[in-house]
Amino acid sequence: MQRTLVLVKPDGVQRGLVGEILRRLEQRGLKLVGLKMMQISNEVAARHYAEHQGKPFYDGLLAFITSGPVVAMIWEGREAVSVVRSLMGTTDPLKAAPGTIRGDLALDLGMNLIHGSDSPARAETEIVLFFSHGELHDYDRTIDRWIRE
Ligand code: DAT
Ligand code: MG
Repeated sequence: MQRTLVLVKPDGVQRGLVGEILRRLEQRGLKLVGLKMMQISNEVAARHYAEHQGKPFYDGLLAFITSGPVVAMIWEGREAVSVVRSLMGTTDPLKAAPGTIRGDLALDLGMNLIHGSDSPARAETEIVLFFSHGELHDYDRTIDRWIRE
């Protein structure tokens, strides 16, 4: 079963949208296997956004993601990575489709509420960066037989 990292970014925490975002992922049928509130350090932020180093928005991005607490979650399910990406909407909320988290709840590229891993390989790296083994939960959900054939 695939797993993916989701962050409710500092803007989502400040705007009181943690529950709304969690609800959307949970109601889709994805399974929550890790959850915590944390302040991202500069070191973790730099590793997490290493692919953007050198871009004009990099310094602002690091300042933003470390500016306040985030809620980090690990979600599990079939094709969890792409399912979460589609629920999020495109990076720029102005272009994100209505019905998506960014398309419904955000307006600004820098304040786009949510991070989700963009590939299964990246998900594995990001999960290890944010969660220790003991923080991930293996459990059965009885409702899964009504979600998966
Ligand atoms: P995503 O968060 O959809 O995976 P990304 O990995 O390309 O998008 O970029 C990471 C974050 O950086 C993104 O959520 C918002 C910010 N960002 C991306 N492109 C930007 C740009 N051109 N100007 C300002 N911020 C940008
Ligand atoms: Mg990305």
